[in-house]
Amino acid sequence: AEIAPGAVHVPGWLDARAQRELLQSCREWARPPAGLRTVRTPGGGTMSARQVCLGWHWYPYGYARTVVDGDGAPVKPFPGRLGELGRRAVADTLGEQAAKTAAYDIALINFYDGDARMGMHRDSDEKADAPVVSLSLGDSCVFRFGNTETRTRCTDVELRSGDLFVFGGPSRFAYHGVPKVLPGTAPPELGLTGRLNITLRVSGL
Ligand code: MD3
Ligand code: FE
Repeated sequence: AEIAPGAVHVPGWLDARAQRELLQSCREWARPPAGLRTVRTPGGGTMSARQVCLGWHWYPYGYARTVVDGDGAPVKPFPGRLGELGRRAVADTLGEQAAKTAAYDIALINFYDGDARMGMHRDSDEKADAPVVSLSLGDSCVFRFGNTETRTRCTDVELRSGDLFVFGGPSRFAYHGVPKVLPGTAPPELGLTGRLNITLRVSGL
């Protein structure tokens, strides 16, 4: 379903097997060095969702090749198969033409426990305007989507395990956030408490 121009939601895009395999990989990527970490914001706050980066390390507000605000280790490489997954996601939602130009080189993996949230923000640290691909695993959440100009007049969408969301064109720099995780809603056979979100991005760096 197209939620806004360039913003396409595909419920259940990953089957149960693909979800299990992606979760297993996320668990490996979460191990140190350059593993799961708590992000500290310049204002002295901490983000409640914890994060792992592949390809490039995101810190508020830029990208580096090492964990400049953590253990200092080199960031884990961006796996080629995530690049292929990203292009397939774009081809399925925005078409083959849009997929051709999208050379994904960043994955940001956010882990949410039951109390975690993400405030309304825009993602503008990338120097390219390729679509952002988002994949959800585990517990469902309320995803809030605004527009490029304002955090108001938002649409709420429930994101569930296996869902794909692609944000391209006019939606690439729109406001969005996660006001709520819905504990206990993960598919029981996945074996995940909490929620994982994987975003694939093009750095332009
Ligand atoms: C729209 N993550 O990593 S996914 C983020 O569920 C982020 O972890 C949320 O916001 C999460 O920056 C929301 C959906 C999403 C991700 C990135 C976007 C929507 C986006 C970038 C641009 C526009
Ligand atoms: Fe974001």
